Amino acid sequence: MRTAIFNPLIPGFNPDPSIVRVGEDYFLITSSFEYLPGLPIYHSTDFETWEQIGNVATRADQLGIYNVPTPLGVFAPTIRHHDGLFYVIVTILGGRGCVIFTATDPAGDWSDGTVLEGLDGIDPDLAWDENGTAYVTYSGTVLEENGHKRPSVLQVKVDVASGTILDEPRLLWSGTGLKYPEAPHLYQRGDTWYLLIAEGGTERGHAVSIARANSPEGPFEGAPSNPFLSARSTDRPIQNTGHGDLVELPDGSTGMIVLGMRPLGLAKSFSPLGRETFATRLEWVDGWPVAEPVTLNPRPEPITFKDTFTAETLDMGWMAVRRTPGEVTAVENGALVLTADGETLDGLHPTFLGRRQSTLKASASIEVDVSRGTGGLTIRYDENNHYDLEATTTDQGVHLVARARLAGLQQEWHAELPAGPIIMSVVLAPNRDGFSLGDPVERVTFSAAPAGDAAATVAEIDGRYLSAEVVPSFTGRVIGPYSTEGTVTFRDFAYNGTNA
Ligand code: 6LW
Repeated sequence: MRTAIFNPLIPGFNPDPSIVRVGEDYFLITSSFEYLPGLPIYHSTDFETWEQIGNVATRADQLGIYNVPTPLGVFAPTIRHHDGLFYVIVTILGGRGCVIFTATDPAGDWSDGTVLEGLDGIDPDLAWDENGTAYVTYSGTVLEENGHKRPSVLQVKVDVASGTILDEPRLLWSGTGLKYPEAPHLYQRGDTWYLLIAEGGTERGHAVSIARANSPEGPFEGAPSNPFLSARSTDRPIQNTGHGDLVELPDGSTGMIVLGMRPLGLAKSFSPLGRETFATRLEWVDGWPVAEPVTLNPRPEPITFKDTFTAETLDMGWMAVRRTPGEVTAVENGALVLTADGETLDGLHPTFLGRRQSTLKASASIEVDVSRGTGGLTIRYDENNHYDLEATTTDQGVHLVARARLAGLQQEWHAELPAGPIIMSVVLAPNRDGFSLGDPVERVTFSAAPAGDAAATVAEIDGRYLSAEVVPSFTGRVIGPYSTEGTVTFRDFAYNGTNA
């Protein structure tokens, strides 16, 4: 039976995907930048239904991202399997550099990681030849005679166990001349070695190109059809497609996963969820891949998540910023307790716990008790760009402020409620009926009410500003509770949404 391809494959903030198939099992990993736990691992046995089974980086020491500026941190990983062991190789920019993690079970625990000292580049790939020689192929620069640094795909041999680089970087390929040749992956098919790369930059010009050689070290010859996949200069619903990784689908055909975006608005200009993971199918013609365009085919069922904070450990989909969830939260008798430690959402270390917004249509709600502090519910893109609903206790009751914080600009809406626990909610609704470019592309509606009462709107904000095209960050939206002062207690988080 032909494998169905649902797109988005892994919705929400899930860029730079890499995939490995071991027997019937697929394991897929995406990049995570400043968030911990980092490097989520998704699993499927049919390529159609996917579930997060763990995270590579569950301990802060594995990454060293406490001080990384935005948008650095955990960049594009590669996941592979060799001799019974799973490998993830990744560069942690501003952190530990290029690191190799290993695990026998991809759900974890993963190792502390071995640093590849001296590797100067991003997007590392790991491949082995028949003799067991390991190659790290990555995106770096070569110095031209005129002093110009040319971005290129380079390669070194490594000793994986010790992290030692065994030879001088060699230039493999610079692509077809589009900007930023990056995201290389090296594969052997029969006697031929293929080098898959991204080109054109991760924005609208993004593309996938391929070259082949008789040896993993080259010389590589590019395909005449390059770039063989791109949505550039089209009005397809999925844009920015690039950063591919190949895998054999259950039906035996070749699949390719890529990152892409789903822009909203009349001119398809704003992507609230950032870069998500999509998939498509390839055919091989004369030894070169021919790709089907990436088509929108969302899973029909809703995505829901509820947390009553009664489990012993937090759900693996919760994330904190530059610290682990355990460092910023406590769970006590069905309540999530966030105690502020001096920073707001505008700082690098907010007291915040969030989950990916994984559907374009979504609602999220949580019960908030601010009798001992100030806090609320936020949609975070990064420290300079977030929409919040915040509550604080005053002599009269509870004061609410909705805030759109965007690159130093700020707008606020205020409301008052009687004292006592309140339910905060946010509804995210793409506006598919816009008639002009100025119409809101997405309505973000914050509401609040005392527990048990009907919700009243505090603010309605256009979601366009909290999107990948506006925010200079590589992440996506992350939604959840936060505290900026004292201790705030939260109960009953719920998320409901659909991509259909
Ligand atoms: C990543 C690079 C890219 O390392 O963006 O889209 C960078 N591609 O390959 C950050 O995700």
